[in-house]
Amino acid sequence: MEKAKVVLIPVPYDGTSTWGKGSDKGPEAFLHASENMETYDIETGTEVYRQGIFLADPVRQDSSPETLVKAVHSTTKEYIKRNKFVTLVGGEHSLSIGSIRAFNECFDDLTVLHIDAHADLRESYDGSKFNHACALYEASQNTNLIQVGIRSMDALENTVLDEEKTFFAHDLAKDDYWADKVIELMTDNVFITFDLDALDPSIMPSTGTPEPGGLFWYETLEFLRQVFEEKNVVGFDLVELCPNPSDKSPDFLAAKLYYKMLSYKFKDEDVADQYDNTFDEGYIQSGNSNKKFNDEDE
Ligand SMILES: [Mn+2]
Repeated sequence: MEKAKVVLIPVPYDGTSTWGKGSDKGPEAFLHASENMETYDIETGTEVYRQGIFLADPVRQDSSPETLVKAVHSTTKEYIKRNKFVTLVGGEHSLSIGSIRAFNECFDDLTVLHIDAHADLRESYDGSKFNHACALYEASQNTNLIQVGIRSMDALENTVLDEEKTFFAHDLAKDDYWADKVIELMTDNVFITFDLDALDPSIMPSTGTPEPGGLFWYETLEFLRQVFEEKNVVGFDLVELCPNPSDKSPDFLAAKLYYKMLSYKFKDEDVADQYDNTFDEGYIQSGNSNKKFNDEDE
């Protein structure tokens, strides 16, 4: 814990999913797959595990989605304040309400890069504001939210969705320059919330709500690498792995994707260097958190 630059928080939670159940088993399948992965990253020529990855105790809170969100929020914030690069693996997407809230309280002018098949912009669903279908509503109100890969939503979500900052899957398919356009809209501090169902079900069938027409492996990596190179990625979560016992390749994809993201983050950082996660303690204390993101500030 003292030496590790990265903290991985497993959140085995599946309290509000509506269709395919089982994302509470996601973190375990992810960790199991990661044990079988080779740790040298060919693309960056690095072994990012040497930076130290601390596996935190899982956040387990099943009493209500709201309690889960609060527990994720406080755990995430605790590790940010300890100067770690904080990552979370789920579990269903409602956990991101807590992780995003924590990052938004610790980093100024936060961009939330939301990669997902679903807009998740409902203010409440099934009687709760903490449903997975509402995962990004709060972020839409108080961060610079950019959505990528979207191909499933309710008509009502159009009232919340910002068209300028939404990159639908059918648009990505026709535009060679989408990655540059997404990055142009970002502030410097970026938190990534990655719902695995953003990927095409042909490579990632193990999600609760698979949707056709998703992202593929290399275009996803190329995009992520560019984000990590051009922006200060402050943390990320990887959610909605819903493992299938008879097909482990998606679990392996999730583990590899996680490791690729860390490899991009730390590729130019010496193992011996002190890590500075750039969180702003004064920002927390001044009570500036949760303000509406203001474009005029730029
Ligand atoms: Mn989704």
